[in-house]
Amino acid sequence: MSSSHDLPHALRRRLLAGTALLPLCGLPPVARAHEARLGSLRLAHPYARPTPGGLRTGAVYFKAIHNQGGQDDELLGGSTPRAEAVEIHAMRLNQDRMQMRQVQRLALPARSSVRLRDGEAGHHLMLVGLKQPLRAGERFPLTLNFARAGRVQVEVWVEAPDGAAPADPHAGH
Ligand SMILES: [Cu+2]
Repeated sequence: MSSSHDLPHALRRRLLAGTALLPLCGLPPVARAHEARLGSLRLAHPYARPTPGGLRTGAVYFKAIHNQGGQDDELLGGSTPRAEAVEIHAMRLNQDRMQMRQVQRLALPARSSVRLRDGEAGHHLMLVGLKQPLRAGERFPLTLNFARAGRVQVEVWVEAPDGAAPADPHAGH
């Protein structure tokens, strides 16, 4: 996995073009992606989609969960103050329709990556019993529980599907 893996395409293009305009405030460049690490696990870009008012469920995705270690692990679930429960859901295409069902664990084999992306068959985390709608630009904590690595808290970014990020580049400072 190259270290440029998580650079947003636009930023990568500018860097390659040698015309990168980075903030000069001494802080890291404007974050367009984020990740958390726990042991040999790398949790790349936890994100969620905004939810319409009244909807009681939301979904959390990851660009990927990478297990860079030599031993298998499993995601067993999670919790967040934003919802009553967090479930692991598996999506699959069945006769042109996406169907989802709850599973008890998500296998994270050694030296492999699992994608949990919006719009792809695969897995996501379902927030059941949302306490308030998720709004674009918000960030909220989510604690994940792994069979081997233990627990870690990540920050979930709520992003509109077009990838539109909050306009203010210094919003996070
Ligand atoms: Cu689901």
